[in-house]
Amino acid sequence: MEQTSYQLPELPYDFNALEPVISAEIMELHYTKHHKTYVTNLNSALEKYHQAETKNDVSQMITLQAAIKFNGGGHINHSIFWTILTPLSKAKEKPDGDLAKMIDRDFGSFDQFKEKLTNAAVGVQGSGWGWLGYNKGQKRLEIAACANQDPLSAQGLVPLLGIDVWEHAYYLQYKSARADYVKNIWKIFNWQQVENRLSSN
Ligand code: MN3
Repeated sequence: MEQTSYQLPELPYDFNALEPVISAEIMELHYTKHHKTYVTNLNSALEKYHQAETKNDVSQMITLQAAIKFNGGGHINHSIFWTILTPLSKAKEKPDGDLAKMIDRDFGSFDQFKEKLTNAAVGVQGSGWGWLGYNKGQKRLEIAACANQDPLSAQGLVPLLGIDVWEHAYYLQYKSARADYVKNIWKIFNWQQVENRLSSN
């Protein structure tokens, strides 16, 4: 049986569209090298997993789980990340509608939410992500940090908005100033997409 393989999704804008917040050089490398490698390695790990399954080789299946988690998480996270960013000229400063109301209810205010997510993202030790997630059971918004490429779903939350704080996401432009990168990325969030992700859950 032919396996379905994952594909690099289309980038919804040009590599230079997020300048000056994120340089074209970073975007091109991030998308065509990093994200593409997660997709390639995910497909390879899944193919090996499929073979191990056919042979009932459970120890091999367990060995492959780390690669599936890392590369599958990388693919999931970046596929979301591209869509929740938008060129500066189109970006709104804040969300409105139901998302804005939930942010006020669950964090007190937009500014308190912004501070909490900023701190979570800047505070990730090593590589990882800061997220705004939706807790479906409690119908609440939550802030979370994830190490490496661990997907937010592993914490029981629906991912709404993620900030990639791997060095590959900012180092060429911001050097070691992760806090400056995180401060600037708030200018280019696509709040309509975040709201769509919330309303579809
Ligand atoms: Mn990345």
